[in-house]
Amino acid sequence: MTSYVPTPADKFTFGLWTVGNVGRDPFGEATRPALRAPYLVQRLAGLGAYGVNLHDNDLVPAGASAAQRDAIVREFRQALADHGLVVPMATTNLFTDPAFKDGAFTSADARVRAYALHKTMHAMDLGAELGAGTYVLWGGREGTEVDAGGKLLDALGWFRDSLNYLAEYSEVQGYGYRFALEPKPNEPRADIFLPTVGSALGFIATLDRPDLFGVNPEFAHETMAGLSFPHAVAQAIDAGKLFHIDLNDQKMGRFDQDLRFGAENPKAAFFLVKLLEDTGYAGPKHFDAHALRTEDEAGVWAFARGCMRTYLILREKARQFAQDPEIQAAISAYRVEDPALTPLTTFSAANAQALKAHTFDRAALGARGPGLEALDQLTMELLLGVR
Ligand code: GCO
Ligand code: MN
Ligand code: MN
Repeated sequence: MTSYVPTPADKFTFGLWTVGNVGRDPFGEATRPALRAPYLVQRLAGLGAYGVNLHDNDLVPAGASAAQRDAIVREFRQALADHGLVVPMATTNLFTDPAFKDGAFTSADARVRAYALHKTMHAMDLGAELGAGTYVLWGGREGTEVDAGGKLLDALGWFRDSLNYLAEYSEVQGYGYRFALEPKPNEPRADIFLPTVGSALGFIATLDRPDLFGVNPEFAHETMAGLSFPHAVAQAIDAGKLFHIDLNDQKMGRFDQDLRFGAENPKAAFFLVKLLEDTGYAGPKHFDAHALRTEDEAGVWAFARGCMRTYLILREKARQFAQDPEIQAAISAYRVEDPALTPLTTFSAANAQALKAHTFDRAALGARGPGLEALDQLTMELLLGVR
């Protein structure tokens, strides 16, 4: 019997802002006290996590002096070393400061755009100092409530120029970051630019160094848009662009809920885990979620343990799925190859002629039952624990 206890080899990570979330929401104050970063490191290591990620200001408060910054970073690095945790990913807070209220890289104010670059370069320096190899860019404020300002096309251009600039900076500094764009459809802006994984993938192709950019898809964000997270992640994998991943859960069509991984859509979570495992995704599995506002500190650690435990349970279910003879037979029956026809679907002039000349039994193609009801029921029974 598997124990479902994570180890660093499982590469589970949390943000300082996730287990450090104090339960504040637009309607109410914090419901639990803030926990210090070195303590979060110690507790996450105790639970078997691999690493911890951060925004610049999760660690170093805005306005800290250079001496204060260095002391904070020194203490944090000591905690990482003491507890064997790494910082695989770093990012910038470009959303809290009112300066960014109408966008950071896409602000209509050139001074704000320059400040966003300035802040991000400092945060990249911090991430590099902590050993981060992935740099996430979540454009929370990059969007609009009203389009009367007429900046839609300009904003995309400013965004592109900023990403090109930051990629140059990373290369010149020798940081070697891989940048991961994190799409989200809305919240905090009414409409955020590059709202889905597909939008981000399309935009990356327009950058000067597309090889340095990939995506950081988030379960909740695609779900908010009514889209399938496994489908979005599959497209990122197909494009060679799955640089990082944010796992959590979410009811469709709601505000951003950041629920514990697997809490709401366990079936989609299963197909996601299966996809990551089947394709050998080797990056960190980052839980960008937080304990419910109802919870105290014990609830925070129950939340963190639950995220990892659910992933491991679903990984075990994926193994069972691959070894289940009835399920595998149903999949084999579902997928049909035809030794005469399949070769004709590789293009050559002769194959095209032969394919055009072929007569299909349309009625038989339409009449075939693929067995998906039975296959899906087998999957459900496996997930519900009766297989
Ligand atoms: C959100 C986002 C953020 C980002 C984080 C890292 O909905 O608030 O998911 O949590 O992931 O800012 O860039
Ligand atoms: Mn999110
Ligand atoms: Mn996220």
